[in-house]
Amino acid sequence: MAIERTLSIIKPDATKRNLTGKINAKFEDAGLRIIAQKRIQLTKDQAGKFYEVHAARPFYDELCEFMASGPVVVQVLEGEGAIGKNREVMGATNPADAAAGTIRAEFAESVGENSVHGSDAPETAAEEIAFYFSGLELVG
Ligand code: DAT
Ligand code: MG
Repeated sequence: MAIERTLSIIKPDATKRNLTGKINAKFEDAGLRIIAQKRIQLTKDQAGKFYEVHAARPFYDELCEFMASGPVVVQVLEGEGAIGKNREVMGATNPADAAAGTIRAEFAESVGENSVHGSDAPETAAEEIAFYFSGLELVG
């Protein structure tokens, strides 16, 4: 399996509850390296652009509102098979379906306020990393 990079976001429900360190420990314990990280506040328009792929879904407005409701920590994770590995560490979208020990099983509040985002494929990972970071900010 090749070394990959993936875009991760610690969402407002988690930053609000001071969970950044606990979530980062899950990534590092799984062998993922945090090679870039910053805490930012998105506007609803910026959140809407990031989640444009979901624009037709019924929860889109609620999702954009939520992502702009407080600070987020955007980060790039690097490691062997990082895209799939991060999805495993995150757990299923709905915390009720997430495996024990995953971030969403332990920390998520609901299917909407589910603590973390992770890219789902190499193409989206590259696009999503470029949305938040310049090449100069990625120190592997
Ligand atoms: P994931 O974040 O696991 O990749 P997704 O890409 O299908 O899941 O959806 C993006 C986000 O949209 C998800 O993290 C939370 C929100 N969302 C998804 N399904 C939802 C639903 N049924 N109700 C409310 N929010 C939802
Ligand atoms: Mg997704």
